[in-house]
Amino acid sequence: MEVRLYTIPGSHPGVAVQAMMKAKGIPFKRTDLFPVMQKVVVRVQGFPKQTVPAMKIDGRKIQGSREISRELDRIQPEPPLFPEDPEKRRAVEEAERFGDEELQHPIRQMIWWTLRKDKAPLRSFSEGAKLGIPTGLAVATAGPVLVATAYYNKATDENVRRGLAELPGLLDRIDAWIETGVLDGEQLYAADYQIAPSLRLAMTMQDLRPIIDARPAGKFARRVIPDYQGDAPPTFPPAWMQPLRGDTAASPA
Ligand SMILES: N[C@@H](CCC(=O)N[C@@H](CS)C(=O)NCC(=O)O)C(=O)O
Repeated sequence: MEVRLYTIPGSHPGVAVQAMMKAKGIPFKRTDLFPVMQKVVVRVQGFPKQTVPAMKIDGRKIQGSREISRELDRIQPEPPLFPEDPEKRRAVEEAERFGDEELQHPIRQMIWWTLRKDKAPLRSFSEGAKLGIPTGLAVATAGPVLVATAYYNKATDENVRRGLAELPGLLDRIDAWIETGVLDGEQLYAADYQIAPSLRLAMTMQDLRPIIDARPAGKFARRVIPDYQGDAPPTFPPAWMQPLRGDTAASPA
């Protein structure tokens, strides 16, 4: 069986599917793509959408982290990514959906907003990537790519500030799933692999790392994804951080 993953270095859903394949012992090859360029490359490769992760399994195309988790279970059932018990499966599927639809994107907007402000940390996200050009050159010429990526992800001040204000609520939901055993159980499932990489990406931002590390979500994320490349110094204005520090009465900057 030949498996090839198309991803962007540091992509959180890309890290999710790599962790799932590692858990199942599925060998795969990886094509690392530049942000923006990935839109073109995956379409040229014949995928229906322009997002990564995208995967070819013996030439068959599967795109999207949730589609991929189901396909991986089909081709290699052990260890399973979903519980057998229907009720437990529903709970894992709901947490996985939350990770994909509600958690991934605000974190994506935060990191692109951060890198758009200062591209220097981009190098730490790209170490070891096979982009076809030296990492230093990729980082030095990344300015327009970062502008475009922040633009198409709508990583605006308004959206990022809102995302930061809403993050405590998202973390509460994750902590509650950990408490009830939907996440962070003895056996890791698709929802664990979906949610932990988003937390780990958030934890590359020094502004957010101590806040997440102080919660069950942080311990869980480090268990599921022990290593996640990237380190971004504090960038968010203090007023944007106030909701995360429990000060909801903050006045707008
Ligand atoms: N939520 C989907 C989509 C992932 C996604 O949006 N990936 C980003 C990179 S992390 C992307 O390819 N964006 C390009 C675009 O939206 O056109 C998944 O988990 O597969």
